[in-house]
Amino acid sequence: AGPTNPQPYQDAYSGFTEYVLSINRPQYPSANEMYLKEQLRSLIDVEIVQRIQPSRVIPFGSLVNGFATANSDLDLCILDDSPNPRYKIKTELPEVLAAEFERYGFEVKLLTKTRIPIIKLVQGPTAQFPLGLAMDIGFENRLALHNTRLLATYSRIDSRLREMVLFVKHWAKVRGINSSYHGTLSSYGYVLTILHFLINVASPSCLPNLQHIGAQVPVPFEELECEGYNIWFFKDLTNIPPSLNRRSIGELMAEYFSYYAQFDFRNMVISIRTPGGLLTKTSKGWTQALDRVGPEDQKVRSRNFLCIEDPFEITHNVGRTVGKNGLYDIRGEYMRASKLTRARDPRVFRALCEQR
Ligand code: 3AT
Ligand code: MG
Repeated sequence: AGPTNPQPYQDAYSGFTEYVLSINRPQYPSANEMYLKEQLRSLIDVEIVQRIQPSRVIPFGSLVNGFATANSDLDLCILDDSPNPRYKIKTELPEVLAAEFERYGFEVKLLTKTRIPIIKLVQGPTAQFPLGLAMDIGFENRLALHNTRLLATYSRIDSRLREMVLFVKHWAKVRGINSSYHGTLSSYGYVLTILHFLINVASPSCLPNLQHIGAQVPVPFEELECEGYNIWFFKDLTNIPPSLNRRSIGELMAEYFSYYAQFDFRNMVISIRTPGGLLTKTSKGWTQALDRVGPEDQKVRSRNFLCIEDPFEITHNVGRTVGKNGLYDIRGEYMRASKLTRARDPRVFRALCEQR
């Protein structure tokens, strides 16, 4: 008789795949954590915001796009549609709400020099959230709702994307290269690097370019524009065939690291909307540090060392916070990761996520 128990799919990277999943598994948020975060969202929405000024309070970011990890922050966006608001949404309301959140015992920081006003709330450790909880509340950040939806759609097409995102987020955090406040890259930026890899570099590709497939025929009532930017993308998942790329998560991760270890950050811009996925910095005019005046007259500085074009807000460099040292560190970490994963030896690649 032939073999009755065929081995599960194995490749030279099965040990590395195991390692990636073993890092990811403890980070999946529990149902309980999701429930508690929803409770908190509801408290902020119903008890606080609605009492001050009727508005829509919409979650976005990792909690909605499927890339949440245990203890990831809660991103909320406040939208005001009323014709005669009591407080101006981008100036007065953030101040009034910040004061109100303080009364509720949150630690509050109001950022007004950012592109959009943001309230950062921090709750110290509690029985429910032993590591504390961070929340970002943005005002009129409509484009973020759309890019969240784009990411959520990609994550529904291929489950390998989520595993890669969770791993890269963890790796970038422990290696100290995941903080836009300290001159490196936000989680969102890393997600875009992975999307570019899966759409344009992996061969055959793991994901289609959702901003380019289909006849671009909008379904009725579909929004096509937001704040002057084209936000159309293909949403009919039933018409997307499964990818022909059957590589394991481990092999894709190893290819991802080696691609970015050699990436030409000096000249190129990652652009997931563009066929091919790359543009030159010259073609975008992103060759030097640029200051522009933001919507509330604040100065927004783009340093343009590391360039990732936002999929919708194409004038925005998602990597604009990355400084010279930040890029040096990021590139160094990609090179280190690429070297460690090429060893294919568990004793070697376990060093990948050692705290720096
Ligand atoms: P975490 O789990 O919080 O690490 P996340 O996916 O929630 O990951 P962020 O908190 O960095 O990612 O960002 C939440 C959303 O905010 C994602 C995107 O809609 C928006 N966003 C974040 N950073 C940028 C940026 N540099 N440019 C444009 N939008 C951004
Ligand atoms: Mg977040």
